Amino acid sequence: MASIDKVAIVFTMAIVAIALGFTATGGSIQDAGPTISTPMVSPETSEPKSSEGFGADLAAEIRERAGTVELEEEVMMEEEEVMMEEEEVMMEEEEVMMEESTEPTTVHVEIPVGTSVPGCEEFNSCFTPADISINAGDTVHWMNIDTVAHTVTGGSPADGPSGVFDSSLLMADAAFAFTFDEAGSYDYFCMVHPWMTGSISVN
Ligand SMILES: [Cu+2]
Repeated sequence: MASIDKVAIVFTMAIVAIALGFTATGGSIQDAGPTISTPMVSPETSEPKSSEGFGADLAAEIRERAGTVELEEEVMMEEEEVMMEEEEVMMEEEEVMMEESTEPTTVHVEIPVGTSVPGCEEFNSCFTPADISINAGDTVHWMNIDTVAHTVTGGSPADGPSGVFDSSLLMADAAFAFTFDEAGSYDYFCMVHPWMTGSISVN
């Protein structure tokens, strides 16, 4: 009896378990079935397409982007080449300008403080700079920063004024400019203080 009971209990339990299992699975299939099947069916029919499409779109987009990146790189390379060429042209133009038509420049010379007293000639600093070299067409601009009047006179103390250029009396803080169009060597001096001499070499 005891063994039959046990078998009966086990049997019942098995049936119950199966029944429970069936209801559980069946329930789940029946409950979740429609809800799952609806999203599963439509995604299964549309999702693979869309996922394939999405994948394909993505791949195409990646290829496209890679293509555009390559194109952009090519364009950038070409632009760089053009810029390099433009720079070369500019360099050549600059060289031509340097060689052919050096733009006229102005060279500044100062008449320093204290030059009305001898001594500056020992350092060749009565005009600073005293000896300059310029190109034809350049201008020399003298500024009297001394508190005393001076002159910038072409020529030399020994030979006197050359007549090429003469500032006449340059008062304190006054300036004088002269453009040298012809090549040559031009000595000059101050008529008030004959120790003050300078020279300009025009190329
Ligand atoms: Cu002087």
